[in-house]
Amino acid sequence: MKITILTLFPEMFSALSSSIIGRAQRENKVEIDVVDLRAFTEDKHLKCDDYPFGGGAGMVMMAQPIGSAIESVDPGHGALRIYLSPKGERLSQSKVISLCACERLVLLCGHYEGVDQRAIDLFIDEEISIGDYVLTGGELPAMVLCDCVSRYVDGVLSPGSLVDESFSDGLLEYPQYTRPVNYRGLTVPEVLRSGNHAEIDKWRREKALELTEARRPDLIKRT
Ligand code: 4FD
Repeated sequence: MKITILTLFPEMFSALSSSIIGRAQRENKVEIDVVDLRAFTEDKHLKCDDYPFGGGAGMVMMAQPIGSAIESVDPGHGALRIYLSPKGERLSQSKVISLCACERLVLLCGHYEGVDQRAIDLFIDEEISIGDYVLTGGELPAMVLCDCVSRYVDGVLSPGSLVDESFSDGLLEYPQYTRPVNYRGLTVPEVLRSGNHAEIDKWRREKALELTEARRPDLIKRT
């Protein structure tokens, strides 16, 4: 999986050097290239944004640096080009899985009041939102997308992690415990220490269902 990120703030993506995604990159399982849009501007003062036509607050990112950057990273149109925006289709786990079929993703991060509509019309295949809230930029959503797509690349997670997750099949996960058995008077449920795996599976399924009914009844399919 190769992901190219187009941004005015490349330094923000140092977060992806840590933890599991950092290791995935060092092991060449995932390649994440961060491209500075400012390097592509033809403006003599290196400007990449300007005032909106029609007036109003804030700045709009210019189409030219975006178009030139996208054409330089994806000349063959082999990648799926995604714009992270509050107006996009809401990201879901099933959407994440379908994105994994793409060899290459290009992620455009907007800032200010967004980007010139012509850059979207000419160069973007899909608009995706990570949820119904507004951020100062598309960088955090792009990192969210990198993270959740990378989890599905072979060898990135420990074997079984994804299986356990789909085992609970769209439900919220059951509670987990580790040592010690007693922490400040709260003890680990007996069944988890019983060694009886049929009983453990049953307990976990019940807890997952209970939790989902209480917190996310919308996830339980009505027939
Ligand atoms: N909910 C999201 C994406 C980007 C963003 C921006 C227009 C603002 C939230 C285009 C306005 C991009 C999201 C940058 N905020 N902010 O996925």
